[in-house]
Amino acid sequence: MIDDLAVLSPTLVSLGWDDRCEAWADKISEASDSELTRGRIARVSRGFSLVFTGGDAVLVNSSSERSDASTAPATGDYVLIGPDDEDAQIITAIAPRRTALIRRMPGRVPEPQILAANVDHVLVMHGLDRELNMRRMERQLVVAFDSGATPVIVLTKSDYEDELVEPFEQTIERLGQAANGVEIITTSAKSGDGLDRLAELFSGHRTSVMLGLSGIGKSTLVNVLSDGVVQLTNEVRVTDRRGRHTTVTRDLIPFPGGGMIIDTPGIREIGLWQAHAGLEAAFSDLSGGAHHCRFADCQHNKEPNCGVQEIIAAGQSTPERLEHWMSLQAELAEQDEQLEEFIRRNESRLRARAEDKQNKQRPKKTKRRGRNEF
Ligand SMILES: Nc1nc2c(ncn2[C@@H]2O[C@H](COP(=O)(O)OP(=O)(O)OP(=O)(O)O)[C@@H](O)[C@H]2O)c(=O)[nH]1
Ligand SMILES: [Mg+2]
Ligand SMILES: [Zn+2]
Repeated sequence: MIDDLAVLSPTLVSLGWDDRCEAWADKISEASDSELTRGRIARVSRGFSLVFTGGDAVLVNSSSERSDASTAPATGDYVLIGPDDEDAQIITAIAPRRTALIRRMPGRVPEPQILAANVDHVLVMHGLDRELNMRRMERQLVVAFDSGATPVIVLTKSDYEDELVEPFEQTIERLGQAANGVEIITTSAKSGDGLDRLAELFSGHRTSVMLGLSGIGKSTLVNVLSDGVVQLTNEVRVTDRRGRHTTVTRDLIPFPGGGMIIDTPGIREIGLWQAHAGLEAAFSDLSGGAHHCRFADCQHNKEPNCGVQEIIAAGQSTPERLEHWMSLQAELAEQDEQLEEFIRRNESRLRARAEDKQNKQRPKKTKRRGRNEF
C-alpha cells in the first residue's frame, strides 16, 4: 500500500475522464439538488474509498447503500461524490463500467468480485523465476478477455539467472500456444528490458491493471515505470519462490508521464465468473472450429466431421488445450446451475418472507373485523 497515494492526485483528463463520462455526469448532476464532484476511485478500503477528483484527493465514507457486492465501488470507477444528510462526502453515483476485471469470489456462495474497472489493458503476468503453470495462465487469460479490455502477457524478471526450471526460450515457446495471438512482453525491472514497450501501453491517458501471483515483481515494475513513486516491495522466500503478499490493496497509480496502472495484491485463486465470452475468445483457436462440427452437441471426441478435431489434426491446437477448454466449459456450466439454484432458493426465501408478513397481518384484520361485528 502506498502511504501517500493521495498526494498523486492528477487532473481529471489525465485520469481518463472523457466525453462519455462528462455526458453521464451532466445528466446525474442536473437531477441533483446538491453540488457533485467528479472523480475516479483510486483505492477501496474497509469503510472508505480514496477518490482522485482532479484537485485534491478525497476520502469518502462507504454508505450502507454501497455495501453490497453489486453496488460497491471498485478501483478505477468513475464517480460523482456529494454530501449525505449529515454533510459527509459519499459516492452519489458510479458511471456504467466500460470494462471490468471480474473473478469469482473465493468461497462457496457464487458471487463476483470486481478487481478493477475501466481499464484498457489487462497485464496477465508470470515471473520467469518460477515454473509456468499453464492452467493458471489460461485462467488469467479467460478472465482478462472477459473484462472487455485487451489482454497483454507480461513476463517479469528476464534478468533472472539462478536455478531455473526451464530456459526462458522454452517457457516462451510453451506460452505461445496458450497466448493464442496475445502480445507477449518480456520485461526486467533490473535491466530495463521491455519497459519501453510497456510504457507505450499507458499513452493517451490509458489504464492497465496487473494480474498475477505474489512476488512476481508487479510493484517493482510500478516503481521503475513511475520513476520512484514509493510502492512497497518485498523479497520472495528463497526456498519456494513464494511472494509475501506485500501489496494489500488495489491502487490506481498515475504515472508522471501520463497514463495509470492498477497494482493489485498477488492472486492465488483465479475463479471464473460467468466468463463465457472470455472463454470463447481465449480459446478462439478451438471455439472457432466448434461452429463447423456436424452435431450441435458435439463433444469433440470421436464424432464424425468434428471441426475441433480437424483443427487439432492440422496442428493448429493441441489435445491438451482441448482438455483444458472442455474442463473450463464444464466449470462454467456448473456455475450456471449453482446460480440458478441460488436464485431459486432465494426466491422461495423471499416468497416465504412475504407470506410470513401477510400471515402476521391477517390476525389483525380478523380481530378488527371481529371488533366491528360487536
Ligand atoms: N531479478 C529480478 N528480481 C525482481 C525483478 N522485479 C522484482 N524482483 C524481485 O521480486 C521480489 C518481489 O517483488 P514485488 O514487486 O514486491 O512483487 P509483487 O508482485 O508486487 O508481490 P505482491 O505485492 O506480494 O503481490 C522483490 O525481491 C524484487 O526485488 C526483476 O526484474 N528482476
Ligand atoms: Mg506488490
Ligand atoms: Zn466437435
